[in-house]
This record gives sequence, C-alpha cells and structure tokens, in this order.
Amino acid sequence: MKLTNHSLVELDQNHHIHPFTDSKDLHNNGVRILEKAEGVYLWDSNGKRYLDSMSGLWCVNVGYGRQELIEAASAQMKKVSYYNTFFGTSTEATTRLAHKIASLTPEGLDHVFFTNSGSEANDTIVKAVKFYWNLMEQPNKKTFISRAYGYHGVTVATASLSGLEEMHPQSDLPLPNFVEHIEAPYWYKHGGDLEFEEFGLKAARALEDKILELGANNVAAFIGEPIYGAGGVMVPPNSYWPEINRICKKYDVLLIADEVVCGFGRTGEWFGSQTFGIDPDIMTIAKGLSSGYLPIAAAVFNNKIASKIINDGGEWIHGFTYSGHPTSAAVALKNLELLDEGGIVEHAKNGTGPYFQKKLNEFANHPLVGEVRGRGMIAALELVEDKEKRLSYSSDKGVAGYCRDLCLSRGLIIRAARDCLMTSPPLVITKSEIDEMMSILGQALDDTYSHFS
Ligand code: PXG
Repeated sequence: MKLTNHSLVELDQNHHIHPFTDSKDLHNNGVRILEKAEGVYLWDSNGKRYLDSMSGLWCVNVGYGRQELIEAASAQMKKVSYYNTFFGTSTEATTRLAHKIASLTPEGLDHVFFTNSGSEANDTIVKAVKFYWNLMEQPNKKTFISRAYGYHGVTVATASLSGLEEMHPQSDLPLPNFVEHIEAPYWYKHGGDLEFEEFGLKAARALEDKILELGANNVAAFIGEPIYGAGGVMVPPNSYWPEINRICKKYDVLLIADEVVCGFGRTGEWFGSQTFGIDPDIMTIAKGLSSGYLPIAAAVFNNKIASKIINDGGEWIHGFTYSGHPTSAAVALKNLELLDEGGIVEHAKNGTGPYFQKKLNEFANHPLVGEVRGRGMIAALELVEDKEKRLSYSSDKGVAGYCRDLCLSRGLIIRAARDCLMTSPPLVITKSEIDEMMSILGQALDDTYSHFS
C-alpha cells in the first residue's frame, strides 16, 4: 500500500523524534517529506523543487543522485556487504580508502581510524589524545582547549568541546575538568578597532594566555575548525592559524583540525588546513568524505602520534561495529575519485568558487547585510539592524530565520543561525544555478528588510 503524504506526516509525528528540532513546532507545521534528489535540487512530496545551497548538512559535495556512487555501493554489497575491521580483518575498499585519504591529507598525516560520524571521530581523538599523553608519561596533560562558537559534535565529550552555549545546559555540559573555551577569531563581532590581521594575532594569543594560565604541562590539545561551520562561517584572518601553529609547538600542545565541514574541497583546497597553513597533528574528517551518501568519517593521525600508539600502546581498546564499513568505504573511495580525477575540487577552486563568492559579495551593499564572508564554496551573510554601528537585531526578532523561511517558500534551502545566513552548496553547482540562488536570496533579503524596518 502506498502511504498518502498525509498519513506519512502523521506517522512521523507519532513516532519520529527529529534532531535539533522543537518537536511541538514541527507537529504544528507538519514534516516535509522529500521524494527525489538530483544535482543541486531536491523535490518534496508535493512536487515542489528546492535548490539546496546547504549540500544537505554541509556534505553533498558531488551533488545528489550520482550514478557512480550508487553503483559502487551496489557492487560492494554484492561482494562483501559488511564485515568489521576488528579481528585482523579488512576489505579491499576499506584499506584502499585509508591509503587514498593518507595520500590526500597533508604530509605526515598517514594513519586513519574510521568512525561513522564526525562526532565519533572527534570523540575518538579525545580518547586517542589521552592515550598518547599517558604513553608519553605525561598523565597531567589532559585539558582540551577549544573555542567559542565551535561545533565538534553532539556526544558527551564533543558537545563539551563545542563552544555553542545552547548545546550545554540541557545535559549538564561541558564535562567537568575537561575543556576550556577561548574567544573566537570573529572579527566582525569582536574585532573592535583592530585591523583584520592584527585581530587574528590577538585572537590566537588567547590560546597562549589560556595555556599559560593552566600550565602547559596540563594542556593536552587544541581543537578548531579551519573556517567555522555551524557557528556562523567565521573566516579567520590569515595571521590566525600560523600563530596557533607556533603556540601549539612551543608548548607541546597537540593541534587538531576539525575538517568535518572544511574537508574535501569546501574551502577551495582539499582541506582547510591547506587553505590556512595549519599544521595539525590530527585531522577529523566526515561529511564530504562520502558526500553524505553513506555514513563514514575518520580521525587521521600524524606519524608521531600513530607510531607511539602502534609501538607502545598494545591493543587499543576502541572501535565501532561499523568502523571502516566496506560499503561506506567503497562509496567514499568512488566519491574521492570523482572529486579528484573528476576535477570537481579543481573546478570549484578555480571556476565556480570565485564566482559564488563574487555574487554573494554583491550583497555587501544591502542595508540588511553587515558582512559577507566566505572562501571557496562556503559563506555567510551577517544580518544587522545598523550597519554603521554593527548593531545586531535583538535575538527574539529572528531576522535570519525569517529570511531563511522566505527563501524556503521560494525554493531555496539556506541555513540560518543567530543573525547569520549560511550556505555551502554542492561543489558541482553551475554558474546559472548560482544565479538562480542569488536571485531568490536577493528578493528574500529585500522583503526581510522591508518587514523589519
Ligand atoms: N565537526 C564539525 C565541524 C561539524 O560541523 C561535526 C563535527 C559532527 O559531525 P556528525 O557527523 O556527528 O554530525 C559537525 C557536524 C548545523 C549542523 O546546525 C552541523 C553539523 C551537524 C548537525 C547540524 O549546521 N555538523
């Protein structure tokens, strides 16, 4: 029996708890059921088409409906649909994927531990870092430092690392004696009178101050996203990350780049670490690794950490049933082939990426837009009440949410958080699709401005 849309909405309401959702609101509005996805477009069960400028949740880098990925999954399922990687076992796809990742990541990051999600990857590095410092006979080096506005996942440890304050109180987080948060390199809000690059150095030195306050022998690691994702796509000044490199090396603090959003071409290079000159000891990757077709993620360790754990650690008591799932691995491998040999990263870097940023920057003169920021295929508009004074609307107004809803009703999916509109389209988006996006966004900005002024 084919369910009618109405009964699906009802079933969903009765049985499905959605993530990051006010269920009462959702029940009042009714869930949207998607039925088809192709390229940069989604269609819902009413036949309405949406241009998805968020790549799902920052992940569908190669676009929807790629036949090559469907065939890769099918072929692997016919061979070995599933086996684990625990008992001295692997599959060709999983091992080849580890090698391919090692070949793409910056030099020295050669050792891959597979997980199913970005949260699990970041949770894994929490355990690995503690393990490493125990093996190094520095058992006091246990405190993590992360940043305001950071998003590192939703598990107990990774929500604690996250610096979005709303993620903490419902579940009594952050964990005690685990993490210290420092200020964000968020020039538009916190730059004051400082020039952009000068502010980058100041924001980085907040890490040094925190290390000195805690004592370097108590600090395990620093984690950050090269460009922020969910926190508002803040793009750091070029001075920021090199200074962070220097500080981490000076105080023997491990540097972790959370590349879950920035990885796989998003910022114009394969990794945000390359875009900003970050020299990480560990990277976490997810999302674009499989373009979201199947869940797979990983922590990638440099030789220093991996060799310590391999040579002195004995059995590492850690792993997931689906670590290195062969079907996910086969799809990820094919996805990386499309991104690499198919020239998608290159195309986004030199073709559509600059065009996307140029078109978005045309909104910088809009009376509602305080700042346009971005790199490659990720960007945000910060909406303000008063451009001169950089004054935000009061949060109860929900100005970005209002604009997002207008976009949605006109067939454009864009993400709103705080006063920011955020976008990270599939890397395969064409110039005419970018034009279509900008036309809807422009009208929505105008109408939002009229509504609130
Ligand atoms: N790190 C970063 C930088 C992320 O953006 C994670 C880790 C966790 O990955 P998983 O696969 O466990 O979700 C993320 C996830 C949003 C939003 O509101 C962003 C994410 C997830 C859910 C919602 O934009 N990013």
